[in-house]
Amino acid sequence: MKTIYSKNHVLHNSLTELSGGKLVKPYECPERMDHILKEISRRELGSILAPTSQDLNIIYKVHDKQYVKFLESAWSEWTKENFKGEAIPTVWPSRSMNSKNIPNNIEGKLGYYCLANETSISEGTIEGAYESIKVVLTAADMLENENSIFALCRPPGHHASTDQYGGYCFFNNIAIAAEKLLEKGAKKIFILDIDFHHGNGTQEIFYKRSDVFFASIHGNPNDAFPHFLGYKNEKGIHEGLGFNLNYPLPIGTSYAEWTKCLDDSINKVKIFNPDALLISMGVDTFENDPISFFKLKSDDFFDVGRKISHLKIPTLFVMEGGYAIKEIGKNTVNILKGFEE
Ligand code: Q9C
Ligand code: ZN
Repeated sequence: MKTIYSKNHVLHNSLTELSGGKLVKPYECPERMDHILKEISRRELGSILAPTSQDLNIIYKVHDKQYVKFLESAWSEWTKENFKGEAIPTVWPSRSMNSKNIPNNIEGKLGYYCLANETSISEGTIEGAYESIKVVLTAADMLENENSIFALCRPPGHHASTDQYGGYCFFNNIAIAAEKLLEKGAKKIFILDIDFHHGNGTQEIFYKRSDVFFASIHGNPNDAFPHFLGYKNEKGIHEGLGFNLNYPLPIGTSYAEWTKCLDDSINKVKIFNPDALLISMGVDTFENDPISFFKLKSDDFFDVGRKISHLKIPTLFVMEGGYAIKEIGKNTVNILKGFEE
């Protein structure tokens, strides 16, 4: 399987994440990519290719124009205020306020466009986020000639909604890839999200639509980030009713329990019969992930890939989360190798 990867992801390299009331080094860090790349080479998964030049206007099929403009100017607006740290919002349009008004001031705008403030914006963040889109678009292009492809995206994307960033995500890479495939003639896309966290952004983007089916297996939002979306009763609306499916699972879930949901979602893929299958692939379901609570073991990831491969549908794997840095390479490549066997 070929991997698409941009070394320029390092342009996004924030130094801080607000975690447990402290500013710590972000869990979502550039070194994650080094470990994955090393394991791809060591186990000879296939060639690693740089993204080609891409028309980025397709992002406006997914994201709001004003939101993109905000991301592009956020860092310079922040530094103009003479703030010494990275850009982190401190105020939100909460229920008791007016949530429709977009303030002019950068602190107000951060609150408007941010959904979770562990994700600091710093110099180069937007440039890094654009690299991730180029990677996923290049991979989507290549799916024409390959039956599977790995978009090694960083930063990740599935928490980014039409007009909000957070959860380490700025642009919704997998949603943009789905739009690209539809533009190229696909009629139906299935997005299966196996990251530990609910893909709230992807769900929101396609919630009213029946051409993109979204299914997600994740930590119950009562206990896990993003807390405010990802419940069982969210099934889509209007045209999209019946095309959104959530599998929230409890603390301590083992592979035996988790994989029942995978089997069920695979059945849904068969029934939907899409032209392409897009996997939001996080390996933060791993037992030793520092911010998650499932109990999948490294060997289980082979089985995940194997089960997905039995569908025999063109499959685009898109990297999302995974924060057990030492094992992230092994766990990621185990899914891809399991698929290839
Ligand atoms: N106490 C992705 O995996 N913070 N994003 C969680 C836990 C945010 C994860 C806090 C986690 C975002 C792409
Ligand atoms: Zn995650």
